[in-house]
Amino acid sequence: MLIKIRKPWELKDQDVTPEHLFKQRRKFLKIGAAALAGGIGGGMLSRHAFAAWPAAGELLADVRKTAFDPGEALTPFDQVSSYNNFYEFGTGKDEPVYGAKDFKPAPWTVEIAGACAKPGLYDFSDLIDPHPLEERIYRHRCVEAWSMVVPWVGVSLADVIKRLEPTSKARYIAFETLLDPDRMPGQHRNVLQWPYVEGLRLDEAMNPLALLSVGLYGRTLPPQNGAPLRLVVPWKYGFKGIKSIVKITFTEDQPPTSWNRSSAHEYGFYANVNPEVDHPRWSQAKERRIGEFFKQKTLPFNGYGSEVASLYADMDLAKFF
Ligand SMILES: Nc1nc2c(c(=O)[nH]1)N[C@H]1C(S)=C(S)[C@@H](COP(=O)(O)O)O[C@H]1N2
Ligand SMILES: [Mo]
Repeated sequence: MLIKIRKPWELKDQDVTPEHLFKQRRKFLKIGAAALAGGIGGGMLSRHAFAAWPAAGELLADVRKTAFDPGEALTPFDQVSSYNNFYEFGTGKDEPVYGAKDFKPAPWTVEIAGACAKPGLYDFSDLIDPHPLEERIYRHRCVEAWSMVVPWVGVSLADVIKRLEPTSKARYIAFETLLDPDRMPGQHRNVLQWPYVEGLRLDEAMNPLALLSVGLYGRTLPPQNGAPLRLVVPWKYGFKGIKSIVKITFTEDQPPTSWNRSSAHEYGFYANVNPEVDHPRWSQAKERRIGEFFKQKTLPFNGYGSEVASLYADMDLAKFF
């Protein structure tokens, strides 16, 4: 049993698990053996799939409020769900909302692989089970110098990682988006190498701020925002927040990441929000909050320095950008 040290942003009642609530949220259905034949590795957490996970954009039950909240005006739902980067559905910000309209994120499995004790093929809802769904309001800063404030719903990535029991060899965690050009037509174009991939150092992934998100504004994720499961790392540029995840691998070596592969001098592995390190083609000192007219100053680590700066204590952040 791990002893939980309460962080200042956590609510007092956060350790109280309303077990009956999230049990009742999940109604299970047995997956036919055939559906997963050959796919089941060593340690599926359960052989049940969540039958009643609401469709994309529908209300989620039993979402717990948390004290993760910068206290800034929320970016309206309409903006969060219609101004998107999701190259699998087109490179324009206005394209994913239309391009992903008919994308069905169900059924959805996530393969767990690499240096851990519990590899296997998991229904995505098993992967986040039994952790309570939390609402966390985070600043969301794109590398292109726009930003939003988003009320995400999700589970702590650290909690999920602990249950998968990474071995001592695991130093990084790698994520992959679905590869399916029939369902993600943007993958017919070579604007990026597909599938989209991302990664974190394991200690970054274990930071309490890292979130595996399944929703926003109290509802399941709209497809254009990365349904049914995406990463949110609020102290990093938005491109680290890989969408529609189908595979998670624990690795010994630093994994490749899509934007770094595409243009290494512009996009580093770390991608920490840093107003002092400019992008080669533009300044990162300021950002435009979507919906606002005047630009505002960008904060180091997007304002989360007190929680994460220690992860990079001995590093030259101009070199490891
Ligand atoms: N698979 C995938 N994930 C992705 C992207 C993408 O093109 N494909 N774009 C990234 C970028 S650049 C940003 S800023 C965020 C945008 O997330 P949002 O549309 O929910 O605001 O998603 C990130 N995750
Ligand atoms: Mo971005």
